[in-house]
Amino acid sequence: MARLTLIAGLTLLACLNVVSSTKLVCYFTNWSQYRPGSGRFLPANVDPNLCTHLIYAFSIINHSNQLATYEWNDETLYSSFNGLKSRNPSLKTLLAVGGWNFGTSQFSIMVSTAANRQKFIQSSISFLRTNGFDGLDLDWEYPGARGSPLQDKQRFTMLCQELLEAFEQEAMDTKRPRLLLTAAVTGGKGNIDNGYEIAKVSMYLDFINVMTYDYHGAWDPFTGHNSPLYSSATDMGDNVYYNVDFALRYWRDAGAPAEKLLLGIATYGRTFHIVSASNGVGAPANGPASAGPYTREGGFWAYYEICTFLKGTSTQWIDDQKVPYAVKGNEWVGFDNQESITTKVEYLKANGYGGAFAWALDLDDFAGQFCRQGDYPLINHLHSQLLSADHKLQ
Ligand SMILES: *[C@@H]1O[C@H](CO)[C@@H](O)[C@H](O)[C@H]1NC(C)=O
Ligand SMILES: CC(=O)N[C@H]1CO[C@H](CO)[C@@H](O)[C@@H]1O
Repeated sequence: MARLTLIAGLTLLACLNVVSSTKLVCYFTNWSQYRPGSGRFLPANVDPNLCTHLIYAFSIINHSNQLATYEWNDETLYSSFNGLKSRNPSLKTLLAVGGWNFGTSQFSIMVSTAANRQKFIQSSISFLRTNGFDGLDLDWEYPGARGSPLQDKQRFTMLCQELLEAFEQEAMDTKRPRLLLTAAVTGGKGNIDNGYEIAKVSMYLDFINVMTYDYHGAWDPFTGHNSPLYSSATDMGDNVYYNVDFALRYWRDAGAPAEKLLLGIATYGRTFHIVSASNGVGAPANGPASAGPYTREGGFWAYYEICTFLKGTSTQWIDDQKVPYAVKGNEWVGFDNQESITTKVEYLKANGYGGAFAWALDLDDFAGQFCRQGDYPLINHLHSQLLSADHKLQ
């Protein structure tokens, strides 16, 4: 009997040991509410059981160095967003600050003195608690680039360290679970080198969203994929860095623990207008394809807009990069589908990375109206691929 108990106990321990927890983090964007018709997206469209963490993008830093709203109705949206937790008590929500359009100048001013940083940190704690968030996601694009001076690399580390210390103090004082601290960081080698003391910031962050997309787009004179898993045999010069595998290894090899690194999955594609009979990867291009009817931005199509494009053409596969593209007439798009997501999830599990994040909820076929693959075909697929006997979502 004792022996049986012992064996049962050991078996249980062995099982506990091999189950890793995996995260699926999903971004919500404050501007998707303005898309027309079936593209309009609100917190009510979010499935509270799809992701382990939801991040609201974006809030800003105002001229008094405090965390603040951006949209006129953000507070209303915050409340319905955080209300999703009543339908899934283990769901965690974070508020992202910054984003591409917000730029760098307010970040640089905020980190420039200890007093400004404390003002921001204390305002963040009260803002997050008042609005019912469980943490803060720093989306500074990027320290040490786009007008941000080189010393912001060290100042970003100080910001992370001081935020974590303040979050720990607040948790002790209030006996509440500590606020989470995360960051969305670049997957481009040059900006990584300029922006982050990787080993240090990785100690202070709970997880790190590596933006492993936007590697190629209409700004390039040749077609290329938005988010290739691997480099292509034809990549020359810096292009050899422009893939998921390079970016994640670069972060890990510089001292970020693999289990804190999350692989970024784009639920959108990047488009090109091609200019010759050549229509594969690396074909000459001169700008974006036509704007999507819902996202209305040149160079960029939501997955649900791609599904419409795919009617009347076939999906091509880039063998060495493990991702699909499609071409029709003079329009070309590189995107992700269920097949490439399967491959990326196998890759991230094999390498011990901490999970994936999706940019963004509103760009997937969230209501299943376009692709005939059910609701959220990409993120649901990501969810089911991440889950397995030895991986639980948490
Ligand atoms: C900055 O934001 C805080 C909190 O959101 C607000 O109380 C304050 O009035 C704002 N200051 C400015 C200059 O906008
Ligand atoms: C519609 C819209 O403009 N949304 C905004 C959401 O918040 C960010 C803050 O970074 C703004 O830059 C966006 O423009």
